[in-house]
Amino acid sequence: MSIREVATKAYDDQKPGTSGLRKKVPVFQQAGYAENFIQSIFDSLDGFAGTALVIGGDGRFYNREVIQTAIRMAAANGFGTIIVGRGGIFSTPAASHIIRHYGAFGGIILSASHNPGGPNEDFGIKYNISNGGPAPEKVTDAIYARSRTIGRYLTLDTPDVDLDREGDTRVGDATVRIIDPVADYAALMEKLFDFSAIRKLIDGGFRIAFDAMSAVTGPYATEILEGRLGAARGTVRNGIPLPDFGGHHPDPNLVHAKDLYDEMMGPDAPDFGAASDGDGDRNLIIGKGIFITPSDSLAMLAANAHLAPGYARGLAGIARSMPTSGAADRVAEQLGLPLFETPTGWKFFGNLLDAGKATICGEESAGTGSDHVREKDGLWAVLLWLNILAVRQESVRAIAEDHWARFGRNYYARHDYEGVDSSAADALIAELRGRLPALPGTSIGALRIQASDDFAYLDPVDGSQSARQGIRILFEGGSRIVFRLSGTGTTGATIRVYIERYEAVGGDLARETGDAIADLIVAAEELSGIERHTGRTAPDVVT
Ligand code: VG1
Ligand code: CO
Repeated sequence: MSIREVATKAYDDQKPGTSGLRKKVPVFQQAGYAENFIQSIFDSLDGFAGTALVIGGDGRFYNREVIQTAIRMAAANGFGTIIVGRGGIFSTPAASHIIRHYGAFGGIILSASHNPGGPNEDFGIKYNISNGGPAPEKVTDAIYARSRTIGRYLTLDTPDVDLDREGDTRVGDATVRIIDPVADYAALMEKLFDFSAIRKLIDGGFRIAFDAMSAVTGPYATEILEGRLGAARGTVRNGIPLPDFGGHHPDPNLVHAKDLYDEMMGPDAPDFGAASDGDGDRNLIIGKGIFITPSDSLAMLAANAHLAPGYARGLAGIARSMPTSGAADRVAEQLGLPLFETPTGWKFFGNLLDAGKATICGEESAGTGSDHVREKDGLWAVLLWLNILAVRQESVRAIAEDHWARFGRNYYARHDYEGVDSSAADALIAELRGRLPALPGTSIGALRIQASDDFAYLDPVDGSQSARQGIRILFEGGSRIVFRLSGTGTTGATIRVYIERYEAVGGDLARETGDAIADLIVAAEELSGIERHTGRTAPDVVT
């Protein structure tokens, strides 16, 4: 089979963001666009001849086309085995596990995660390294640099592979292996959690509602929750992955999973509600009548993880992204564990997990995970919650209230201003950055600013540095406002404002969040002038 070298012209906009390259589908459909990025990945890697590459995606529009392209290019570039999920499907955490489980060199994950899908919506390509985690910045920087100068890509003239039939086929000199996307992942979950205890809980009448949001988690949740744990049929809603996610935004938050939220707040609510995002790495946790913020969920999972067999030996440490609330810090403090604060994006947890410094990690954006893979994992969080509920035999609300009574409560919300003019957003951040040195010691109303900075991270494992990761305004007493721009959007800019107030044990732990942080919301506007810069008077999404 002769390898075809195709001349191509470089694009200058292929800089990976927080989690890979994300663009509108028509951008990816330009001549050579996906090919250039995939070839830039291969050109940035060394020593992969004859090794295995994992390829899969979240099933969104354009997934199958790019998988066929990636298979031909991987074979032409010299990979020996190409492992693909049946139907082109792998959830992001499952892809991470498959890379690790089969000792692959790396993986290409096709997803734009929580972003909408369809012919005019979003698509994405991400490269994961051999530990199963997202490529670190030095790799993504190299890919971007290569994409700006690339002049050719390698491919083969071979027919499409039948993605729906499990088994091996030859493409050029490579073996393409189509595997069940769920089985290995489900087996891993059975090792970590006490499935028989969870099954007993469910047999006893415990009711679950899981919204897969017509995205990739459907087959995983159906097999595990309904198949292996005996939950009633229909427990998993929207369980068939659709190319356009049924026209919805597959982001498991109170805005986009509103039906589930309303049901959980209703009179005949199930005991436990959960949802996952487009590619299966995020989770939403709602108890009967109570929403658990992702930051709280991280803290509660960390405090109770020892109740699940996979974590019975305790945790080595906890890691959270900087904008995530300090709730996990309180747990680390009381349990005598190290706490790591990283920039936004799962790629920063990889080194800590590999070095055995952290066992559980989390982000305020509904991402939680552990050292079982190198991605956040939506279903894992759901199963850990279920395992804890099965052991403690208490409601989600009781567990949450007990947690706050023990550790205090971090009232927390994130306000997103989406589709903002990029130059206005840049100006807002630049202005805030300029004011940073003068802020400490000044007050806004009754709030006194103790410190302010632009978060910079020094990786304790490899010494790499990442600057400008978000503006932090820290108030006396532990309250905090963080401003940063999203690195996953595809239209204009998204300004994220993260607002947090800590209430210590003995304080009022039962307030409404909006009420508890009202003065900080006013302060955020005063500090940043969102309205002045963008014309916006209210956020588009509050989570
Ligand atoms: C967002 C979240 C971040 C998460 C990232 C990828 O990034 O804030 O915590 O890691 O999405 O999640 P940003 O740069 O838009 O704030 V996923 O589930 O979209 O891969
Ligand atoms: Co995701």
